[in-house]
Amino acid sequence: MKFGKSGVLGLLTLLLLIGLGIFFSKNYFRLFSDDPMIVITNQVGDTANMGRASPKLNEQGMLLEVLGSKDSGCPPDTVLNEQQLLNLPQQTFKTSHTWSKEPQTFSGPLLEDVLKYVCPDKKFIKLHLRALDGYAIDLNFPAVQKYRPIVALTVNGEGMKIRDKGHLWVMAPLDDFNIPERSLDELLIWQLNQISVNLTE
Ligand SMILES: Nc1nc2c(c(=O)[nH]1)N[C@H]1C(S)=C(S)[C@@H](COP(=O)(O)O)O[C@H]1N2
Ligand SMILES: [Mo]
Repeated sequence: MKFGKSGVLGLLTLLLLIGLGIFFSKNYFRLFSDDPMIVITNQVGDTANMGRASPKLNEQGMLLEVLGSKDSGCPPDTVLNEQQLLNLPQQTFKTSHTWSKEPQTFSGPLLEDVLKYVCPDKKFIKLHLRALDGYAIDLNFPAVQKYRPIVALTVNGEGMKIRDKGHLWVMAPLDDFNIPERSLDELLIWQLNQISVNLTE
């Protein structure tokens, strides 16, 4: 069989394209396939499995409830106000993200620091984050350490109303990571109001 120069070139191009395809699809799915660090457990509108709304959160300035399971190293029920969140070391970063054309600057404490503050005796591994609209995810602690999400209190220096995805919006310095666009979006909960902390199973 004769195999001309252009045949060889065509074959090489085909191999290159297949290789690239495999490389990109692998990269895309790696985040969630090996070890699902982030799992959506409740879509907006699902009423099953809704966390109980804490009456304490209605009090002035009370923004975030942290529920500790038995032996998690966290008290059963802690309610944090804005000042307590502002008293923790503040992180500020500018990043592009899905919900804005221009990069924006986010400020707030690291989620990890919030957990350390509430649970000095840290033994937790599994987190369950929940928002006012019912959206919820399970999050493994390694994802928190890897992507360094903050509990943002301000965007471009301004506090957020509930209608602007406030009062608390989980945001990560996305531009620091070489990851596919939107691949961490499910971590970026807005209207965050409750964190449940569980000991590893
Ligand atoms: N409070 C809240 N945060 C949320 C969500 C939500 O429905 N409610 N959806 C999450 C998911 S799964 C993704 S992909 C993006 C979706 O944002 P979009 O609905 O604006 O596309 O936000 C994340 N944060
Ligand atoms: Mo999503």
